[in-house]
Amino acid sequence: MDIKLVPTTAFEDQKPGTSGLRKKTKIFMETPNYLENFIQAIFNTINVKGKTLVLGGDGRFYNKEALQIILKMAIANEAQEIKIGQNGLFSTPAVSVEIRKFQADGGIILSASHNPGGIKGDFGIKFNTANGGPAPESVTNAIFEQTKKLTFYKIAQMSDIDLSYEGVQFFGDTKITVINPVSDYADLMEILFDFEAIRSLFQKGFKLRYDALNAVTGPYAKEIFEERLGAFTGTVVHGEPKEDFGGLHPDPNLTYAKELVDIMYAPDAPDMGAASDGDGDRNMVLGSSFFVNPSDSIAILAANYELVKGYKQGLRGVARSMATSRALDTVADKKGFAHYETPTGWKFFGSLLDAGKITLCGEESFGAGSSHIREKDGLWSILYWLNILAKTGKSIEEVVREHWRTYGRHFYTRHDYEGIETERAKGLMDNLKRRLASLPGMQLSDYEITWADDFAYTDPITREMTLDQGIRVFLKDNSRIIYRLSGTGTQGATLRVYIEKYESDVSKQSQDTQKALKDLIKIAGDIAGISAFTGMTAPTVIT
Ligand code: G16
Repeated sequence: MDIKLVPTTAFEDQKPGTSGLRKKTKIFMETPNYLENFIQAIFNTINVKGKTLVLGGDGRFYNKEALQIILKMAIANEAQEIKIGQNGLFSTPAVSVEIRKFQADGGIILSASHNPGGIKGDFGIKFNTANGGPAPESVTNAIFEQTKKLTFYKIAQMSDIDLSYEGVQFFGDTKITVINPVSDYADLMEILFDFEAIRSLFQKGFKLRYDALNAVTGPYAKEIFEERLGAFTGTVVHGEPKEDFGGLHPDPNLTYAKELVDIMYAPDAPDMGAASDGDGDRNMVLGSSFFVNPSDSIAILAANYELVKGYKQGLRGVARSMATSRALDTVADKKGFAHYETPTGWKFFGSLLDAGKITLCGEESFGAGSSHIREKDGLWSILYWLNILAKTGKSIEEVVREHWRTYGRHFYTRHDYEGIETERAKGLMDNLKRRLASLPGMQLSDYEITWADDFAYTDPITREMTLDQGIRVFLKDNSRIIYRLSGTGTQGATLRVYIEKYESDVSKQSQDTQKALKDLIKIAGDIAGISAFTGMTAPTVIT
């Protein structure tokens, strides 16, 4: 095997964000050694010689080329085995399944998740550790340190490896195993959920429309919904993974999954609409003319655990990210589970899951998951919902409204201001931080600020500390306003403002969310001076 040591110069900007290293696709393609340096930094950090890794991506533009480079570098660095999905495809949750099943040492996922793909879009690299989950900050910081001192990388000089058929190939001491990316994942879903009950729901004529947004989940969804559960052919739309997602935005929210939303709000809507993002870890669930807020969704999944085969023995505890509404806490308190609050980022759930402290966890950013793997899981969430519907015979709207009646409703919205000049966004956050001590006592129309802080987190298991995770403002009626900058964008900055208000009065629970939160939305803008700092008069995305 001809191994080449290629001299390189370190980059300053390879610090992983909320979820791996995400940049414009062109940066990875056109900056010499940019991809190679980051991969070598991962390999150096984990000492990859003799190790087994799972590898795959969501099929977006530049995946194929990047996978070949990574394979050749793994061979040059003497990895023992790389398990790769056929044609290089793997959803993020499926990578987690395989790492755990094969007790691999980790995995690399090529995806920028919900960010657009294509040559003008985004590309990303995520590293997962042996538990199957995103690398914790101690590991990503170590990778970052490596990126700053690299002087060479190693790559095998060879032709591309054929990834189109399942099987084993050897190159030097490294075994490359091409595996079916769908079957292990689908088998696990069958263990967790009551497929019999869901199958009979479909037999009774229940209509699901699942939009894979031309991203990675199409083959998984076809196998699970249409093949194993007997949903009618055509349940899965936009089911072929495409390099540019066929021009669709792979973010399953009310703004970007527009076609699905329009269909679900039309008079002859199916019973359930659902979608996942580019790499399959997010989910959006809709009933006919009814949107399920992701914060409510995770609370409802937790409240109904007794109906689901894989969870009916009980939940050890639950967790949510700080910005997620406290609907989940209300369920946990009533049912007697422990509940935890973490910073934004799935990586923060890993230690709690590993220590057996929690069974379910979720985030406002369309993510929910459980101890079955160490990633959030889009199709898992949708199957959990189908399982609840099959067992209760209720519609999505009925399940949600009943939940609000029992636990109260946490009105919740997120306003995103995208593409802000980075300095302006930083200025807004710095200004808030400077004024933190003076905020309590401030009266804003009917609301009084009682407490404000900059959220810091100490992991209860590892004791790792994470600072600077968002500004929280609490009001006298226990409403909350949170401000933070996104850690997943690739252009300028995105300010996220999260607003939450609890309503126990059933007669007031049917209001429109934006109307119910109107005063708080105005107050949120006033406290932070959003329009003065950003020059924007309205958010670009409202969830
Ligand atoms: C990632 C993380 C999530 C996080 C989300 C949004 O999701 O895994 O934990 O909530 O980003 O992060 P931010 O608000 O910093 O943009 P994904 O689906 O992009 O991998």
